[in-house]
Amino acid sequence: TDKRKEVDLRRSLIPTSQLEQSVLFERDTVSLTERLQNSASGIIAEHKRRSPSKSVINQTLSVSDVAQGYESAGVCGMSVLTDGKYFGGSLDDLLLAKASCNLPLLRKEFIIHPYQIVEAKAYGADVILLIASILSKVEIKSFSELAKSLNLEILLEIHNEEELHKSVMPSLDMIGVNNRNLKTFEVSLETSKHLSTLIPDDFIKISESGISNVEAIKELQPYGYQGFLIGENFMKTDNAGESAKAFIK
Ligand code: IGP
Repeated sequence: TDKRKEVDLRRSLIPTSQLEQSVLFERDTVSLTERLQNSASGIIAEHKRRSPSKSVINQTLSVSDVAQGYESAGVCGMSVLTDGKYFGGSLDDLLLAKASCNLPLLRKEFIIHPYQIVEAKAYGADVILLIASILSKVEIKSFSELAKSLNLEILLEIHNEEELHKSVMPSLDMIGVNNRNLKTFEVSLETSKHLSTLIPDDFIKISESGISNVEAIKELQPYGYQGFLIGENFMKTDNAGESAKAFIK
């Protein structure tokens, strides 16, 4: 795949040993799970320029303005898309977010190789995303254990029951239910409601995608959700931070 080729080229350009010597690689990470546990709103706000379902969302807001806006709004964490092909993001976006705020940062990426986890740490991430639909059980285990050893937290993303059953293991911190069906791009909060009862209590539950108002959060909280990953709704405005503020008590 393209992603595999991209990762191979990155590895040839900057070897793992070099990433491990970088300034940000040796640092104390910030815990997203702790913030979510101590927050009434639980917002994880995303920087997202475009998406396969929506094409352009926002090409003008700078990452640093968005990061500062989200931080002053009082969100729990920030998600930064680093995939270029589908989302127009980059690792530089992650680095710029790190330079601009003190929020826990999630590297939003299609992680298929351990190198990307070392990269996440070196470019400022505190949390990585692992997507159950593109990984085997063995990969989820080894990737999450590597992340743990680097003091990164792990958000595991699922869409259905099979993916949940394949993935449940102690090395995960958070389980995110994606309300967007990646084949049809249709969004339904029912996905979060349905899967909530099946997720063991040891994991923080996150509801992802298609959350467009505070009522949706109120609706999901009784199902045990403590985190809400929101991108488009904030990014489609001309002040993402102000838009996020309206979601926070
Ligand atoms: C945010 P939304 O509908 O608020 O913009 O969604 C986030 O959940 C979405 O960007 C996302 C995503 C992903 C993107 C969830 N899982 C995996 C890329 C890869």
